[in-house]
Amino acid sequence: MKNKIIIFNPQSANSKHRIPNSILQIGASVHGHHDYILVDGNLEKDPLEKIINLVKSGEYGYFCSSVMPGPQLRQAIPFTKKIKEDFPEITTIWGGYFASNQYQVCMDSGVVDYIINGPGDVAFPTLIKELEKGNTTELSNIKNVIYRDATGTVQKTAKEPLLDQDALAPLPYQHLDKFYSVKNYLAKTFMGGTTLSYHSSMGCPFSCSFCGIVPIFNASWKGKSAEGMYSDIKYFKDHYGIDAIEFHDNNFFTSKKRVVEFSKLILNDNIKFWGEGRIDTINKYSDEDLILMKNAGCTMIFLGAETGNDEVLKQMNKGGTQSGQMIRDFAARMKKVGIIPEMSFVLGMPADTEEQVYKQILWDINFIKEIKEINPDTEIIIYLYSPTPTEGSDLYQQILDAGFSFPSTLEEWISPSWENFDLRKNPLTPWLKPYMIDIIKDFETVLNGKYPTVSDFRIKGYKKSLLQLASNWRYKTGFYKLPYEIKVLHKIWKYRQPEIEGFYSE
Ligand code: B12
Ligand code: SF4
Repeated sequence: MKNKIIIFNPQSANSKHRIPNSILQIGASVHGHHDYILVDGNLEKDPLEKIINLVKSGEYGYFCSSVMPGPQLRQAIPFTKKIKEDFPEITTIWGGYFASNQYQVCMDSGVVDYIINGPGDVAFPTLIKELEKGNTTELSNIKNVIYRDATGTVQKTAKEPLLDQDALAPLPYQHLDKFYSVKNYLAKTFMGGTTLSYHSSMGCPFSCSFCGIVPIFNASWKGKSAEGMYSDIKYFKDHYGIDAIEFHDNNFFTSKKRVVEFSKLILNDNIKFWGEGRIDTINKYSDEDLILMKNAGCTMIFLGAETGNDEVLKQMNKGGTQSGQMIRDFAARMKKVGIIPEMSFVLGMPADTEEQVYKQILWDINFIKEIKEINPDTEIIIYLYSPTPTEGSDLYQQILDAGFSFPSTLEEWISPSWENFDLRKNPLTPWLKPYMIDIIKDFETVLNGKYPTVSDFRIKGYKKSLLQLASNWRYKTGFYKLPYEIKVLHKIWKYRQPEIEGFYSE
């Protein structure tokens, strides 16, 4: 029977690979109902050869790939193209953030047959069921699907409200272990020797105008219960001895009740953890809650500070609830509690004039320095603003008016400049001039010299002192231009940037 399923995770990083939760959750949705194989591009020497051999066996009918923007496109696009060209009878299905947000270019490519738009827990098994019945075009009743109807028109079905996360099928870790040892995914990080990557909630209740998840979740969020999370984590502690967790949720700290309950449960397990949250949300936690979290192992929190300018925060739809003053106060609170705030800033937002764009960049650089003075442990991540198509938002209209447009073919998405766009390193936005990018990058180099990230535990002792010595005068005087001496040291010691590589290190 030609109905087995290949579920593929394209390569996303060069080393220290995380457990591939996206394909694992899709596997869970068909587990026990369909035969499926998980292929992880991060761990295969030649994943295409492996996939082609599977297809040639004649047992497989579906090639399904998770697709995030950025490096995953390098395998997802050519592999899917090759499969479609050589084996046109194989049905190709994409899911994940890139496929959902850029669905038109994917469907226009002619190599992607169906897209799961957002969560696939119900949509994916239901789509497979319909396709198995031979129904390929009357799919309007399945939520979260993008397909071509009988006339060839691309159709996007209604969105499914987020599901009760405790009611989802358990992740098939043992099935994954048949192909790749789960142990190998539990890497060493700055928090511990055996770190689990765990995803405990879907979505986010906010709608920041620059964020790629907004069109997918429309400001909704649902989390697993504290008990549900704890029982999964306990399994990993008992079976694999984990001592740290990276929570991969978009917004782990959304529910204070859940975080407090979870902190109480994990209090005596000696497990450190890291997660992403919002300053305005966590600022509502009491000191007692924060101390409980710290004692329970909360080591660092990734926070979208974005900018200290209240007007720009409003433009990002983050105004009103977050302000520059709140960011300052929060950095001070975290210092008292002993949790490291890891604040990301988005520089290079559009403005009415070139001068305004530049002025705002300089202003934010000084704001970042102020935050470092308040709490020197604050980790700073700098992104260049890369638009995501939240169609209908004022900001989206503003970027279109300024002459920005997305690639119209999949091939273009894998060109080097668009790859850098995905990494938020080169936004290709017409309002950001090269001299502005230079000052942001030079400042970032000087900042990373003066304050090397704690997530890179190779940079310590004399290396750290030398880097700081080389960077001090530039940092103090604001002369950031061409900091080659710092770049050389970074290169020699292979300085890692958490914003690109995630938080695993050697
Ligand atoms: C882990 C992770 C990574 C890992 C790699 C993951 C991997 N697969 O190997 C690393 C650290 C390498 C990474 C890198 C990047 N990431 Co990333 N990453 C995540 C993160 C935190 C978790 C993904 C995850 O496991 N989710 C859990 C699963 C269960 O949820 P899911 O992926 O949404 O899957 C569901 C559906 O999407 C769908 N689905 C997903 N895949 C598939 C496949 C098929 C076949 C089907 C049918 C359905 C389907 O069904 C699933 C179950 O319901 C997400 C944020 C998040 N919370 O999702 C960001 C996220 C996906 N990353 C993002 C980005 C932008 C990046 C980068 C490109 C840029 C950057 N600077 O961060 C870099 C690329 C750099 C690189 N070297 O690749 C963005 C994408 C936003 C957008 N604009 O589209 C996200 C949403 C973070 C954010 N809020 O900005 N990332
Ligand atoms: S709070 Fe974070 S995850 Fe949520 S919409 Fe804003 S940027 Fe995106």
